[in-house]
Amino acid sequence: MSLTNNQNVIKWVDEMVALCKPENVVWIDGSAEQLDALRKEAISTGEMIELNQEKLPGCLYHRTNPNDVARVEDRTFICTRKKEDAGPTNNWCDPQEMYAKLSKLYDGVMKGRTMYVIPYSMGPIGSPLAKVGVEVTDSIYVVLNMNIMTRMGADAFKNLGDVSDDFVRGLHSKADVNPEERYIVQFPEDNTIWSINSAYGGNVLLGKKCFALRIASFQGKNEGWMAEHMLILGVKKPDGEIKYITAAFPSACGKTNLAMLIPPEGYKKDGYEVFTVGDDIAWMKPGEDGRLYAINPENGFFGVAPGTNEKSNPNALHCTMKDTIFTNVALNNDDMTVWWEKLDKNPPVNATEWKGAKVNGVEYTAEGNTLAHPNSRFTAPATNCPCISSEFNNPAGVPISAIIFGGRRASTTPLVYQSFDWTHGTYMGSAVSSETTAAATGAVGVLRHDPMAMKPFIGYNVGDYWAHWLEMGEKLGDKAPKIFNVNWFKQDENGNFIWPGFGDNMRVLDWIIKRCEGTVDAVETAIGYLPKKEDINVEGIEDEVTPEIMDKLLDVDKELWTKEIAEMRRYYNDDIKAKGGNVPEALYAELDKIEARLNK
Ligand code: GTP
Ligand code: SPV
Ligand code: MN
Repeated sequence: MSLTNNQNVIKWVDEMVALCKPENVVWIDGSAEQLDALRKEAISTGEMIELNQEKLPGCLYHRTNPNDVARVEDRTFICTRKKEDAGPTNNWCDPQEMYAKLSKLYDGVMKGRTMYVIPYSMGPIGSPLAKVGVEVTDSIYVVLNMNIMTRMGADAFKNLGDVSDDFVRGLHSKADVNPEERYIVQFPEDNTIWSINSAYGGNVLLGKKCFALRIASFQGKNEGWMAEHMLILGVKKPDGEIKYITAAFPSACGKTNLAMLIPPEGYKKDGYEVFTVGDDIAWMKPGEDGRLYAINPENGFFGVAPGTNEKSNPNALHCTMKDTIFTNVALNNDDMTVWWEKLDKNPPVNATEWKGAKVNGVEYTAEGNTLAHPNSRFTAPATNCPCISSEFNNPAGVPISAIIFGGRRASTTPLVYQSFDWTHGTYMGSAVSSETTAAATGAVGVLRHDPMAMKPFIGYNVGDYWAHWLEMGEKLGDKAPKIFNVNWFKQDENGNFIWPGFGDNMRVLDWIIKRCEGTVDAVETAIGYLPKKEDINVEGIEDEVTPEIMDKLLDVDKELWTKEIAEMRRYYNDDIKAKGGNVPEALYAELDKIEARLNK
């Protein structure tokens, strides 16, 4: 029985049923009984493995096919009627052609299977910034993950009402997880997503990257708001005021970690505290007071497991202690708990590695293998987070004071610098480059352009996306957030990170907040405002961050930056403009200005 009288929903689900021909159709109301039955079913078929319910209550374990462990950018498409509307950063195909091609793959794909119809809200139900989606899928893993990552169930339909057509239609089938026929396809003009032959994270939890970034960025351009690959955090200062900051880093470059930061002792003593609003996606819109407000459209964290430990991110670790789904980490068969690289120094001896082989973890890892896949993940409810913001469910969102861009750069980019203004900040965002990570298939560690950390997620022409950023800046005027760039990943000659990172990133947030308040000076350089060396507080880390290291962290090397600017001009010209992206004149002008300042 359907959970809604909305004929647009019913008609679309009927069409999907006619196409996929499932044995049964189950509407997900989100009730505890229904979810419990699904968990039991998944455990009985082996799709999910129950973990130690004393140590990890409510936690489940899942392994995906080894060919299906990350986003697949080469198989991800934006299908707009006109090719130029998808632009040079996306794969494109004509929508009719793509619908026809994929319809053949979906035809009868759910024979003998159950189709689950998942209503969900991205954003707090009732928020003017929230949007409704419906995902149909043949995967219980997807249902259980969507339950954590979104506000899932009958209430989402209440919010949609009986007549609205404003919902995103998501069709997912794991099919037979064939990588040759894997497609992740967005049809932004139809509010539609079709995903097939994957059962992994960002490819199949359609509310996340497919909707909340690719489709939503397109909606945001048309409706006057922004969908960004950004964490949202609040910093409570000693005077009690909370300043909200968003930060865009590419996948697996530190958003979850920064969002859950625990300040160093000295800061804690002074009364600083950090609260998490979101760790991956921000939807932002000007509020009635003219400032930019952000909500986190998600309801949980799909976080990178490796590297998460009691020291690097105790808050994230705490999130995973109950009601969490672990994907592609290692199993400790002695007590049915989980393990991943850098969790601690004791890999389980009686282990199952992420592909499913029983191994002696100590011997296995000695050969350079990993027990957990580098992109193994936990799916944890936001309510588990010890530092979740009291504003997490605020339908109005939180007012943003600063926007930060960043990436993995071994050299060139200093620890932190500030843009001269919004337009220069937009240039800085367009110039984000970062070394690739295991979050997407393909080579790891290759420097690539990743504008605004949105390269894989902009659902339309990147040139129009930059123009939208500039328009938003005009609309916000002097109430616009200040824009900064950070780099936690600068290396020495031996490839070691020279900044301690993690909790110590508070020291950089401190400078950023003081810049927003106008209480600290800066050095004006060719690339932007840099901190005076003495203004980054190194109390307690003087041994690690010596004055010489600080010099390196804040260095603006003329030669490297001359190269950087030349590369940006090549990128704008050859990769964007020559391939159908309209680089706004204002961004070229910023490039000219930086070049002139460098040559002065
Ligand atoms: P997605 O979920 O893929 O969008 O990733 P993310 O941006 O949330 O990245 P996350 O916080 O999960 O960090 C990814 C990896 O970067 C982990 O292995 C972290 O340990 C590492 N990392 C995070 N912050 C820092 C830092 O400040 N310094 C260093 N050196 N590594 C960091
Ligand atoms: C990312 O890759 O940026 C993620 C994980 O946050 S996924 O949901 O797979 O996209
Ligand atoms: Mn992400």
